[in-house]
Amino acid sequence: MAADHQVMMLNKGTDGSTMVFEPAFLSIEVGDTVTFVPTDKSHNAETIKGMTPSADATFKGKINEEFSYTFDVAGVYGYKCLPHLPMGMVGLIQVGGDSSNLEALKAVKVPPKAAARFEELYTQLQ
Ligand SMILES: [Cu+2]
Repeated sequence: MAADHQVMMLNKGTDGSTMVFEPAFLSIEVGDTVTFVPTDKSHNAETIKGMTPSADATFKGKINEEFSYTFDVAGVYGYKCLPHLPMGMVGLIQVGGDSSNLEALKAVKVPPKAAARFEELYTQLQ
């Protein structure tokens, strides 16, 4: 049974940090869907180039729109809110317990606040 997970796009997270996806880390199964919910305005969710298991496995939601994506390829996905990437608005999704493309993610340059959040998110990989 494929599951449907929800990620909220928030100006302020429950821990008080600003411009966040919540939860920022998800571990899901192949075939599961994630729905990004525009709880607050001015956010989107889109994969970061080089931070997906394959060049085809990408997604891009529109600003202020609820957006769903079904993950058919195992591996780790790094994604961002385009307007708030410099403020560290990023998230990480692990699919099928696979982290074989992690080194590729770590090689991608992102702004310092985003890099710091990714470092924290990488510690949650299973
Ligand atoms: Cu945002």
